[in-house]
Amino acid sequence: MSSFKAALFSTQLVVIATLFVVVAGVAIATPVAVNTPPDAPTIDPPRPDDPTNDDTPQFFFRATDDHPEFGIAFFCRIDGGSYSACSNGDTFGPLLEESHTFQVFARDGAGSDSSPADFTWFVDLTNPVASIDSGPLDPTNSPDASFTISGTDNHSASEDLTFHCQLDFGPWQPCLSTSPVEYFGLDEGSHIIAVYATDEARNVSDPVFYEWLIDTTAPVITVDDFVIGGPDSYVFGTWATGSVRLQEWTCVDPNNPIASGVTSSNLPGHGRTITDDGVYKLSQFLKPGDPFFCVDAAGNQAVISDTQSQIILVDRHAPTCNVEPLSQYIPENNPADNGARHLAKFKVARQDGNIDKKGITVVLESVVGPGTVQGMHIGTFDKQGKFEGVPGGIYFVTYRVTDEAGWTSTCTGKVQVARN
Ligand SMILES: [Ca+2]
Ligand SMILES: [Ca+2]
Ligand SMILES: [Ca+2]
Ligand SMILES: [Ca+2]
Repeated sequence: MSSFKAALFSTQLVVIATLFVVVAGVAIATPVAVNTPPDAPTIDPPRPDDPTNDDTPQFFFRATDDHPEFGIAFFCRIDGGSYSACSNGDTFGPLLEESHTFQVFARDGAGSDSSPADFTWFVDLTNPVASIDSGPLDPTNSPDASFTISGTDNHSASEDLTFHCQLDFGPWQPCLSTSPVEYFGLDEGSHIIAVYATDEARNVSDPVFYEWLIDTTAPVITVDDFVIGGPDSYVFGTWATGSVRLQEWTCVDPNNPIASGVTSSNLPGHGRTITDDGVYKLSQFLKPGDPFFCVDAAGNQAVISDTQSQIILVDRHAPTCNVEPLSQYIPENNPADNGARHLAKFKVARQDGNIDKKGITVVLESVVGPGTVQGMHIGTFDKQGKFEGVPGGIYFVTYRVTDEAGWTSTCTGKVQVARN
């Protein structure tokens, strides 16, 4: 104790003794020295979290003394530096990112110092780093997704980090589990999750993202090597060799054509020799045990079923026809009908092997005879002709039939016009 403090201390004791005399009414010859140092201060909450990301912490403290009426002063220091006067509720810092120790002691009015109280904590100003270490395949045909996530930090152990997750830009929520993070029953389409980590000092990481595509729709097979002959059939128009080789079909993924990609076909070995015209289903060109030839990037396989409207019409023969006159003997001057019936009627039968004859068109190509026939229109399908006023004789009526593949042929029927 300095000489100055010692003198002050003596004076204070005299005052105390004098007070005692007045109260007791008894003369005391010798002042009694009654003073003890303050107790070590109590550092009250809220103390800094350990660790904290607050680099300017505030401290609250108090101390008790046997003579608080003479005042209690406090002295504080950080990390073993010089003590300086401080007050309850003072703020210290800014502090560097490291471990710190705060110390405070109390001094009573007589100059007696308490032992110091101290508090040690860590100031962590560095954000953790989050990572998504694994996720679903992209694309995938699974509606469920599982992710493993992790994080690192300068101070907090990995297992002490907490994580928040966000699915498809929805609300941020605590990840239901640290790892794996799982979602079930998601809709088809693009998805994205974001994850951030929080360290024990409440520093948060930048979010990390994982995007993937759920594609549960099978691709569709289209055959490029065939000319479309109808809404549900293909006509092979350039038939040359008598064999079909399905090597130019493509696999198109309608729902996600770009994102998921397409594994196109062009696999050899799926050819098949066809000797007969007819309608074939695409599935007939597959052989048992063949590797499937049309699968999208998510693993969905195109399904060729017999109910699918993917059929191939193979037609390498011209249709045939024959004209069957229903009435060919036309009396020119028949009193019975008063000259009114001068019609020749025809039926044009047509065949195209085992190809459906409904696709065959029929047109009148020519009428050849000793005179010009009225009412027969070249280029249209006239089933009947008006032979009024024509010279008698043999007339040849020729029809042309054309199938959907473009093959064509003609047939001719004979009409005899007689005169009485
Ligand atoms: Ca004291
Ligand atoms: Ca940190
Ligand atoms: Ca698909
Ligand atoms: Ca044909």
